[in-house]
Amino acid sequence: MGTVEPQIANAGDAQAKLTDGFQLVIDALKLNGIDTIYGLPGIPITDLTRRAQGEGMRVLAFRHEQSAGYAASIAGFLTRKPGICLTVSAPGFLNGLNALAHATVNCFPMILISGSSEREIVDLQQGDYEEMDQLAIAKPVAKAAYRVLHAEDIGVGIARAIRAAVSGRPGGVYLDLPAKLFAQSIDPELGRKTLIKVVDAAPRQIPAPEAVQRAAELLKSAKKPLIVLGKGAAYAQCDSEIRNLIEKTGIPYLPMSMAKGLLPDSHEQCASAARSFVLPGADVVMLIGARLNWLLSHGKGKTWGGKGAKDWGGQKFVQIDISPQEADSNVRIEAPLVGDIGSCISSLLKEIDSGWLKPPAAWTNAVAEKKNGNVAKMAETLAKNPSPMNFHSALNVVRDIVKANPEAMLVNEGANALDFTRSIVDMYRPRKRIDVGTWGIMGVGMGYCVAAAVVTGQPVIAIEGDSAFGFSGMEVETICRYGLPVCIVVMNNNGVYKGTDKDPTGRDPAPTVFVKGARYDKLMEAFGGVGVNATTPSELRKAMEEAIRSKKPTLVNAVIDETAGTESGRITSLNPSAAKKK
Ligand SMILES: Cc1ncc(C[n+]2csc(CCOP(=O)(O)OP(=O)(O)O)c2C)c(N)n1
Ligand SMILES: [Mg+2]
Repeated sequence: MGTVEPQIANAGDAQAKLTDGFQLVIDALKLNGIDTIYGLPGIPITDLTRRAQGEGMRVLAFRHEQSAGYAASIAGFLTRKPGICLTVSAPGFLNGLNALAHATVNCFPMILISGSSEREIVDLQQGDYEEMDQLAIAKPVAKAAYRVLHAEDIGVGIARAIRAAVSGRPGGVYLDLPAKLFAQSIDPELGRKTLIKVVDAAPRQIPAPEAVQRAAELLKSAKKPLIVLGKGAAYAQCDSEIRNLIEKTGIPYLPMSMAKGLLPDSHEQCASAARSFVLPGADVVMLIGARLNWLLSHGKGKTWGGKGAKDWGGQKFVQIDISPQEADSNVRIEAPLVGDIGSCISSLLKEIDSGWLKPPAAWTNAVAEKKNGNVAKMAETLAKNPSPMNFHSALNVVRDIVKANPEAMLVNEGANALDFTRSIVDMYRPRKRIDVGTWGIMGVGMGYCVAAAVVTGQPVIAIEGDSAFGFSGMEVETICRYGLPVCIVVMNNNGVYKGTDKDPTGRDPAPTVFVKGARYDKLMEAFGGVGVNATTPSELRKAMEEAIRSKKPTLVNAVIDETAGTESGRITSLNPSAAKKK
């Protein structure tokens, strides 16, 4: 007996010296400056969440993986570091997959890390706990997808995932970590040597001099130039270069939704209020980090002054984009400028430094005239105080609050609640407006609120349609649990678009209609936050001011006239049945 005990003690010592898969994942993330995980625990990643927290990482646990995923995706957009979403296998993975696809489509760097079941059983389809071939399912919606089977490959797996997420055009990356990997033990010194600190994860990409020259010449030839800023321009974080270019050239510019605030919307060259004048009117358009997708009517058709729905309007395009494949995706691009936006704009600034003439006054005056007319019309509408409150009178309040708190983050989703907020609420700083993005997706709201608060430390204002809010509403508990300074305003018009539809048979509520007079504010009170029911602009103003001052999680149920919205907001034309009705 006496000889056995020391042996056990020695075995224990050796065991204590080993490291494992859990630890290597944490070490690899930390080594690369990743300090936050958005996730939801369960088999096999519960201990990963505990140990990551124990090692000083911020681990934010959500009520649904979709919200954790959206949080990770927008954290990636705001920080240029991959946002990490951590989920369990099959169902948790699938719940996170929507956000992975969203990240890829929106070009946000994100890594979805999911635990998975035993490979041997999954591959023979023998019915394991939460069996699913997750890697195969993730591939079509991810920019890249990897699986790590051995502890000594964790360093490479995480390095590859980081590079794929942030380099070139950013996107969503999937990393599959089977349960068995976490428990694998290896010598800590060996383990440490396998880790990789990624050097220059998103290298600058310098544009070719002849491409810069070509773009500058086309711009110089323009009589009616226009610049369109996309969310790629906001992501690039070269705000002063963009401002220099716009102010030096004197070209009117149009910010896409998440590019609002790159320059203040109150800037004299901002042409947002004259969108339907500048798009068909321009002769040369420079796209900066903006794609000619549906949000810009594919660069053709009536929006651009084309005769028919698919006809070219005659504009010539300069397109600054990091992806060489983007040009010509919809219409001819005369001057593609491929590179990172910062490098492209610096090069362009040098090229146009000498001999640049401001655009003809006939054009800039016409734009200003159109814009001032529309702004005056909007001011009249905003000054009204109808009862019940409508989108305009409520958003007039939000507009003032955002103006008084320009550092606050603005989260926005819905249909009318989205479109009216985008056009009424001016933004004053870069990357403050985060919304439904390329897909016009509902459900990003509360995940975005959590990430925005955590990443920026600033107050967050969320303007939510009542339908939109419902997709992630349970995360108000998450917001209360972490005590985040989030003020949610639910624009409650009793339904999707409007609250007035009827079931023609009289049996059920119409598919677009919710419980009338619902009190979303009570949901916030259930978790210790502040709930306010606001039926007038002054009640709304008071509640929002108090929320910003107190930094307490707050939900204002803003009662909006249920007849005030329009079908699908601004995009009714995309709605087949609505189009037929006309
Ligand atoms: C994931 C997802 N499901 C469904 C839709 C279709 N959709 C577009 S807007 C919207 C909700 C609009 O209602 P609400 O948020 O209340 O905004 P309102 O127009 O009433 O202000 C829905 C369901 C979507 N965009 N995304
Ligand atoms: Mg609604």
